[in-house]
Amino acid sequence: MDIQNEYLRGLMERVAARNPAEPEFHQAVKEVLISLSPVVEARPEYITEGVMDCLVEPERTIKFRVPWEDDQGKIHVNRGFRIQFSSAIGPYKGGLRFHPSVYEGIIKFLGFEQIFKNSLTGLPIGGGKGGSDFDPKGKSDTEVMRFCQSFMNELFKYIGPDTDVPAGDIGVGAREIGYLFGQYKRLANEFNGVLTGKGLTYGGSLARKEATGYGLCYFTDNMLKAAGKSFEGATVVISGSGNVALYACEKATALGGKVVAMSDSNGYVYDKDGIDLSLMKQIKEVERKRIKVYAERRPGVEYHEGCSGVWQIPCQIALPCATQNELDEASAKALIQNGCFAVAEGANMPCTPEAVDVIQAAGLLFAPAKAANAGGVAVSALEMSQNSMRFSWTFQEVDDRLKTIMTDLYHNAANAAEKYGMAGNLVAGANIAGFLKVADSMLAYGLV
Ligand code: NDP
Ligand code: 2IT
Repeated sequence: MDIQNEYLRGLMERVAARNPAEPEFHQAVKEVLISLSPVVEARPEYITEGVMDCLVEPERTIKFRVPWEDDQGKIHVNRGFRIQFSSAIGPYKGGLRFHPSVYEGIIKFLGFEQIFKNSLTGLPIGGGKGGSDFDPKGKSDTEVMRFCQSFMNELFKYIGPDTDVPAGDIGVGAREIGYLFGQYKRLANEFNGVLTGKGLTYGGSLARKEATGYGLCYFTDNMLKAAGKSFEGATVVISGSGNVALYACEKATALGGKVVAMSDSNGYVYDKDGIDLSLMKQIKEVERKRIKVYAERRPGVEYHEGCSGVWQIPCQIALPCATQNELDEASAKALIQNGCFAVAEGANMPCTPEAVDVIQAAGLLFAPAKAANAGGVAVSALEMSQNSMRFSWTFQEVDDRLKTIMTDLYHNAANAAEKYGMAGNLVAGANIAGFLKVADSMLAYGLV
């Protein structure tokens, strides 16, 4: 699909030229500009007042050296990033990713998507993202601690509870947030809500760990029900076995689905009886081992090398929860052929544009990441609220708010799609609904 509006087509060309060799960022911007073409035609002031040009340029990019010492005394130097993309509707907010594939283009695409996602939650949070090409895999706790402390030595200058509030993402979970928060507290001499996803003993919110996966299933449940379908009795395939995947598995099962496969970057397991989640959590959350171990410990489970094969397993509902561009056109065709009726993105941009095109053309239900995985950041914003109040809500209170947020979000996206003549297209609906609040705030500020 191409961008219909001529001005936005030109803008896309400038984005590509000004951000060379950043294909993920180009991909994320193009998808949004396709959706926004009818909007700028109805409201040309978004172009003439500079909103569109400003929106694709981060407010601030911070790039820094992160030296650290391993357990053998050897020095390593990684790169750290924080892209503060938009503070139009609140403090910059978004996760930190530690993965060897991280470079500026990955952080830029994630930060850009975060603007719209955060707006869709209905809560006052801007968009940002950060991370490093550090690989926590195979590192000792003390190595991860030294890395996190060094990372925070630089990052702490640029963040704050009303300025920029990072959280976790790939490779950044409870352990990393603990080390990062401890170092921030020491450097800033303040105890505040500067990070989310904190431990429950030091300001974390109940249900934050579960929020992205649960929220994904709440959103999907709304989408399914509107089409007269449900999780009940459906076979579900989930990619990944990290934070998002584990709690998507938990909630999909609670809603009556049967999750038969999960994966990691090495391979996938097929468990025809349904995933034993407590075993999977033990292996992944506690022991930090590879998914292959799950098949070694549970009789009758198949393990296959290579992660993309997971999409060849017949299912009705597919939940990609690992990483960007993990589900391509061939995988989408396999899902369709095997009778899949819904794909909902738990990861950020997991489906390639070609995959999304064939999924939508075949009439499957499709829930885009910005909307479907917004539950994590939504509960992060609830963690910020609780920190400001110096008060904690119960698990039930947070979970109820999450459910309401995801239901409202579904209806906002569905209504926006309908209003702009694209009924049923939640990609367009989410992009438009997320954009309008940010763009109208930018118009109100004048040129800043
Ligand atoms: P985790 O680090 O907890 O888990 C990531 C999972 O994805 C692991 O199973 C990992 O396998 C797999 N994975 C990572 N990179 C690749 C790759 N290049 N190829 C194949 N598999 C890969 O991260 P999260 O669960 O937190 O994040 C998963 C996705 O969800 C990401 O796209 C993230 O941006 C998104 N997301 C996360 C939110 C959160 O609250 N955590 C909120 C919203 C979105 P392995 O262990 O082998 O690396
Ligand atoms: O992609 C995401 O929305 C996240 N990684 C969560 C961000 C957050 O600030 O909780």
